[in-house]
Amino acid sequence: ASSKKRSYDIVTLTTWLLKQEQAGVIDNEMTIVLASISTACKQIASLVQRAPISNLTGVQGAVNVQGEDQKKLDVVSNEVFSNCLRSSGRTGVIASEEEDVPVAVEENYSGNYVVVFDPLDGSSNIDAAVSTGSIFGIYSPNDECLVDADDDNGTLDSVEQRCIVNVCQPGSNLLAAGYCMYSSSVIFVLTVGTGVYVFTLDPMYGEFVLTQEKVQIPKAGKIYAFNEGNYALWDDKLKKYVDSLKEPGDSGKPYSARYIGSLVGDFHRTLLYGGIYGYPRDKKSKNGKLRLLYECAPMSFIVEQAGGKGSDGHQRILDITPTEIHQRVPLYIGSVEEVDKVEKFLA
Ligand code: AHM
Ligand code: MG
Repeated sequence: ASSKKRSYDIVTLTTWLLKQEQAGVIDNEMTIVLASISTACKQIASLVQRAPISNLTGVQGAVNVQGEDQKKLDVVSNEVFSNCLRSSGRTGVIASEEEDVPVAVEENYSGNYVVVFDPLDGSSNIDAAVSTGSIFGIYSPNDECLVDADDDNGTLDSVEQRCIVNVCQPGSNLLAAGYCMYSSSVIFVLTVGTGVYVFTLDPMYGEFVLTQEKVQIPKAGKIYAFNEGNYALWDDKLKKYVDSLKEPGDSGKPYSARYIGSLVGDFHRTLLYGGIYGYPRDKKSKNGKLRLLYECAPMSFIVEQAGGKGSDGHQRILDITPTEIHQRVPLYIGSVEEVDKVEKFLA
């Protein structure tokens, strides 16, 4: 059957997933997991939109395992995401940026997918109604993983240890990854390894509708997104790179700076317009800020599926096997030529 889209066709995420299943691209269990993730995202979208009305702005009062203040919406979104995945009955292990350790769930089905997620990334923007997003990645269970998951005291119980081992896989093992951006539109971006598909929530019907398929990131793009407030803490090589972007060059026009401080928003713009997003290591944060499992690996899988590149400045993000679940890595992601350029400066 032809997959060509005609002008009158409306493809929802649900029908798209079922077609992928029919074509053998994903299995039935993956369809269910992805459908449950999209439900979680719709719920979070509604919570984010109504936050100031339902008194969900502000901090929760707790600090997460990584020493960050949790916002009320961080906590609620984490619950929504976990509950949707649990109810799917098709996830074996879930790991969240907001939880200390990965948790085992249902074991009754053959799928038992491993899902990693950041339920509400960029939540420091939330009280000002600026873009935020949810990020996720899906792996197969991997008990042969060679990572030594034992802690120093050897006190990890076997279930917990098995969960950590399952989660500590390199991004190159990802079967699916995506994000949902809560912005002027609610945008769900997904790859199951056959290109990048963009769905837009139609608030009239509560359905995600396919709005872009096989997205390709421009090979180059003159927009850079770095938190330059950290400039003084950066390595000299990186300073030289960013300085070079400000030189007008032959075209007479330097690069434009754009930085939301919300990875999903900054990444989505980079995907569509081209350019580069970077979160470097610096004197204070030796490995940068972003998490390999929940942020860098899923985004790198998506960018590669769109013909772009994700790097830690020296190597491909997807080749890095995590040794800790909350591990951080520097991230340079976007158009191939722009990421190549920063790698040259850092070499
Ligand atoms: P979070 O997971 O605690 O929300 O932090 C991740 C966010 C990213 O969305 C964003 O790109 C980055 O932190 C911004 O950090 P900074 O404020 O240091 O520029
Ligand atoms: Mg985050």
